Amino acid sequence: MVQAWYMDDSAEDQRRPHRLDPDQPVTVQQLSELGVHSYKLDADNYESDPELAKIRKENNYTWMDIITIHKDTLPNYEQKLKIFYEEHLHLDDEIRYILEGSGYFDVRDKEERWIRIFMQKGDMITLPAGIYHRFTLDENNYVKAMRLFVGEPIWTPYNRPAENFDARTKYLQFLEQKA
Ligand code: KMT
Ligand code: NI
Repeated sequence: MVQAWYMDDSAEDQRRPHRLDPDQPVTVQQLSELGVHSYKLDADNYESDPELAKIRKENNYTWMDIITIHKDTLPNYEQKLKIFYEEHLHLDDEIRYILEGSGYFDVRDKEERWIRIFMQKGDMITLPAGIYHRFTLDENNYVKAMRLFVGEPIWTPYNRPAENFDARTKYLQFLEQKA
């Protein structure tokens, strides 16, 4: 199961875990109430994995590519990492599957507190359209991830505040109905 916890608000390096003391873990159930879903898959066999094929088929994730985030492989590495770590939302779901390495996806809970989700090899996550989130590498400074999308991808991030989008309104309604 994917590990997640509430973050401290210290200004130290974003790549550090930022766990509270004492630790305040977040369960997959709590994540699912925010519309965040995770799967554990066999990353060594992603090319022929029937489980992955099933998820893609059931959710219509027709499009995919693989991104490698490392200073020697990603063009404009520093700039991209900065963009990834700006709090933002998208108008579509963000779906990521970690094939190698690791990193953190941070999402806001209902009270606007940051939850840090530790994503390692084999972890897949779906972030709903309209949720505020961000991504950072951890101290290993390396991740290889599959990006999935329903149809032609639109990556545009809308940095906070981005309240006036349908996707945001719908997401807030979803949270409301869960409350
Ligand atoms: C994103 O959109 O934040 C990313 O693609 C981050 C890297 S995927 C592990
Ligand atoms: Ni994003």
